[in-house]
Amino acid sequence: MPLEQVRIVQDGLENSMSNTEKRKSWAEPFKIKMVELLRMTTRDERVKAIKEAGYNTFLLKSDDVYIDLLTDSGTSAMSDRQWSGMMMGDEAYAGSRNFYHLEEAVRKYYGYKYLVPTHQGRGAEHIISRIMIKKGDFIPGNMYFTTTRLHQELAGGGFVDVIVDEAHDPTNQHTFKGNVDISKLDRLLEKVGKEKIPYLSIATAVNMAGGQPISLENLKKVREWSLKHGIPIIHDATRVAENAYFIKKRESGCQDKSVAQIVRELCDLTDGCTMSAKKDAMVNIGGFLAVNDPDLFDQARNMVVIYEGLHTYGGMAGRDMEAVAIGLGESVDHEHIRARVEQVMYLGGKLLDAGVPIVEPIGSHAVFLDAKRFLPHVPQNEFPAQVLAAELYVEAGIRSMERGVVSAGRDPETGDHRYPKLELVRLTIPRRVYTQAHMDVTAEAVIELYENRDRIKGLKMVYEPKYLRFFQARFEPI
Ligand code: P70
Repeated sequence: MPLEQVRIVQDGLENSMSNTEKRKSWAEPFKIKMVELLRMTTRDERVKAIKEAGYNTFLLKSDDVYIDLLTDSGTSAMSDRQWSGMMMGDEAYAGSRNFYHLEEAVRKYYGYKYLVPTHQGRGAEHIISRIMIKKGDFIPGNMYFTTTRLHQELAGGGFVDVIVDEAHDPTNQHTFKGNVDISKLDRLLEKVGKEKIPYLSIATAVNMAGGQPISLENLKKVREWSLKHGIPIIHDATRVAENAYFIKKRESGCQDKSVAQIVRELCDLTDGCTMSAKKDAMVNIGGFLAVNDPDLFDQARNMVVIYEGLHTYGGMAGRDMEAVAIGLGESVDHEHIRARVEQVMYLGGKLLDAGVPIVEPIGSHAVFLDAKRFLPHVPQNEFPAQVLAAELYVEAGIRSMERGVVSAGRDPETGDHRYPKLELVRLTIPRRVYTQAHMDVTAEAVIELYENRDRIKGLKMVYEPKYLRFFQARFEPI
């Protein structure tokens, strides 16, 4: 029996342990078989470490980190089933059995017909951008993502934000801040014409908006628009299961659907996807491009051999593909996704109760501190989110990530900083890795920092790389 069938993907809150017993408390739907020991550091050690890292949390050594909330990408804990799948890796250069298993899983859970494996998400973004975008094209999307937009720009295109205005306001309580504003699509079409719009770039659980979902209702409208104008939709499916959980919880008429069903519905409204399997699918490395159009598939399959690897492995080992195939099934399991998203809610709820300014509603994969309100005395050109992330590390050994002016980069036309409305610090929760107690410690540390926020001062950038500067830029206190 295939491994993912061992655990029946069941759904519905009424079936879960806590609800049948009518208890208020609930626990993670797994037990721990192996642990990774954490290193404790002193404040002096952390002051030295962050200085050496140029006040950039990407440049810290992970050995110097206590609770690592830099990202949920490649940092989740694989299940015993995924690990046993790793032992079933078929490392043949061509035609690995794990490729066929992955293809079957993508068809089953997402419904896309053709699979092109890649080493991770940006590998897929590179390929789809190179194939579909011509110089001078415009690619509308529900907020940019750093790597996605860069690949669109490198292919000669320009990203156009068509997300609802509410998404740019961290205090707005809109329950589907990932939604597209169709009138923005109309305006773009009118301005540039459909020949210049190769596809719509639609993400589920929009990362840069704070992990905010798009509703099924909105995606259906986007689909109508797309069919009417003959412009396809490429879906960034990186966190589609998390988006589906929000739909089940919030969208009317969806309560009785399973997360697995909603994931399929979302994917069925689009023409293909790029996927970083390092998130929802909980693997340490891997990704893919999947499409329904045979011609597009042909071109992608040809391009993957140049940049990634043969079309039946695309930069992954056979064992990696097996872990992705199993992880896709686990990602749509109701108990799993509920525990995952509700753990994020738990941390966010604690911060809200203490009056710490965060993006609301709380997103699916992370709690985003609103650095503009946290540090109103630090102007945006002194990198408030960057300094807040550095200070949280010094305070408590907790590593987070800047998602503000540094991440937004420079405008390729003018060369100026892009000043995004959202200046955020992301506390990203890896899946199945930390307990509620780690969340308690994190909340307490952030609250303490908030109480002492007045003493925090801005930074100046002293080194700036050309591409994706946030990864390697260096700073000094002003
Ligand atoms: C993160 C990671 C990756 C990602 C994503 C969405 C919605 C594509 C990708 C790319 C890692 C990251 C990447 C750039 C800047 C900071 C962090 N997001 N689409 O931490 O996938 O990393 O596999 O190439 O979130 O959010 P990949």
